[in-house]
Amino acid sequence: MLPAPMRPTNIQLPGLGVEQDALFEFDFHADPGLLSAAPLVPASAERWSASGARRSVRAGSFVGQCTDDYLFLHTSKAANATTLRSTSRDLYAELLEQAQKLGYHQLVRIWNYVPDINAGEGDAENYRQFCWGRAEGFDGADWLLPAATGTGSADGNLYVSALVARSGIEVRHHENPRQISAFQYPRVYGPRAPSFARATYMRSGSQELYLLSGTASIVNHETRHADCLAKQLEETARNVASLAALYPHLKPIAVRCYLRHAEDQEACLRAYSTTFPGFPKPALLHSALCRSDLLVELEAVFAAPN
Ligand code: 3EB
Repeated sequence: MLPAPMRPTNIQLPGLGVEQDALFEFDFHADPGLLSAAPLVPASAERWSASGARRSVRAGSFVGQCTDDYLFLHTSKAANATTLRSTSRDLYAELLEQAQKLGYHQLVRIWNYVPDINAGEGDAENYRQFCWGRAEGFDGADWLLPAATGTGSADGNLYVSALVARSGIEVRHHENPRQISAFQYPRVYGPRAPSFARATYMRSGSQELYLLSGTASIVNHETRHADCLAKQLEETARNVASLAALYPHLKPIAVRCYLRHAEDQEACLRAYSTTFPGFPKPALLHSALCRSDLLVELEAVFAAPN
């Protein structure tokens, strides 16, 4: 007998309307266009919903949906070692220009999936080229950096998905006291530092949502426990706890766990159950990570318990 299909996890974006409609959905098993990472265990989809009527939008290289409060844009583009910097720069410049033009001025969450993310030596590494181009895309524009994820893509494409809010939504970005801000990482990590905040909080009336960036075993700016999955997960849990402490009344409702080595999945789930008590079962995704010494990275959504 087939297992019963899992109900998607509903992530409700703060907004004043009552009617909720799906704005976008990450279906880990059927949606390779949004998420270039292979699911390791059956995981329920994330259904991000917002109040108000939803319209489709096409904006330059991006497609997506919007409501009065939110704009979700998505694109993917083939890129390699020689084109990644300029492709990232152009896509980011375009994203910001299009969002601006459509009247959405607050970035709240970005997902980046970078092809062959650890290929290339030193500053030529694909992730560093991506960070360089992304930073150039932000240059001269007046945006606050939001929570983000930056991990490997499973094919030759760079995937960028962005959620942007209208100015009526209250948006606050946060840094982690245990970590140096990614946008201030020292030069050893590349010519331009990664452009993201550690977490983004959103509120409208009494509705709140708190989005944690991809979080890994990094303290200050250094990777800890380079070769130990369990210890990396524990360090990650301390980083998550330190961000969660800013909004102690909010609880985790959705978790994605990006795992470098598929063969670590059982060990990872076992370690997770003790390291993240009270957290929901994670969507476990097989994906390379932005530093070659990282084995695991985790992102989480927190909301008020209902
Ligand atoms: C880190 O803390 C781990 O480049 O967009 C996490 C989240 C990481 C987002 C990004 C990278 C990004 O540096 C890597």
